Amino acid sequence: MAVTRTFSIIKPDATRRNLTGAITKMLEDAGLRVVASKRIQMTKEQAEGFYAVHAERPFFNDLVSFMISGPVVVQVLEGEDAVKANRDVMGATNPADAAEGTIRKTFAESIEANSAHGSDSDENAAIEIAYFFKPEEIVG
Ligand code: YYY
Ligand code: MG
Repeated sequence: MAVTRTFSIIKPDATRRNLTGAITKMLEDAGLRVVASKRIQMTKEQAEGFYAVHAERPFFNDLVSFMISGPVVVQVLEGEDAVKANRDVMGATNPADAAEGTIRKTFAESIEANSAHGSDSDENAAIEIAYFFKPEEIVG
């Protein structure tokens, strides 16, 4: 294993409930380090581009509307096998299926309003990081 990076979003349902710190603490406690972070209001075009892989799925329009319904916090996380470490602490997509102690089990409101995003591969992590951050915004 090696130290790698992944991309995380603290979603609008979580920022609305002032959970940025609580979720970041869970990420840090899972061995991840925040090496870049910013709070943004995503545009519709940004959200559509970010989730383009899901464009044909029935939930796509609702997902985009949800992701622009309030501010999000986008982060770059660094640690041992960061993609897996992040997805393990995030938990299953549907909070009903998420393990105890995970971010989604603890905080998610529904499968849509599920509090956190995490990249699913090193390749997608690199693409997603570059979608939101300039290299000089990341300080390891
Ligand atoms: O990677 P992850 O976020 O766990 O799930 P994806 O299958 O990539 O779906 C992205 C996003 O879409 C999910 O976090 C919530 C939403 N979504 C939904 O609203 N309804 C579904 N049936 C599946 C996914
Ligand atoms: Mg995904």
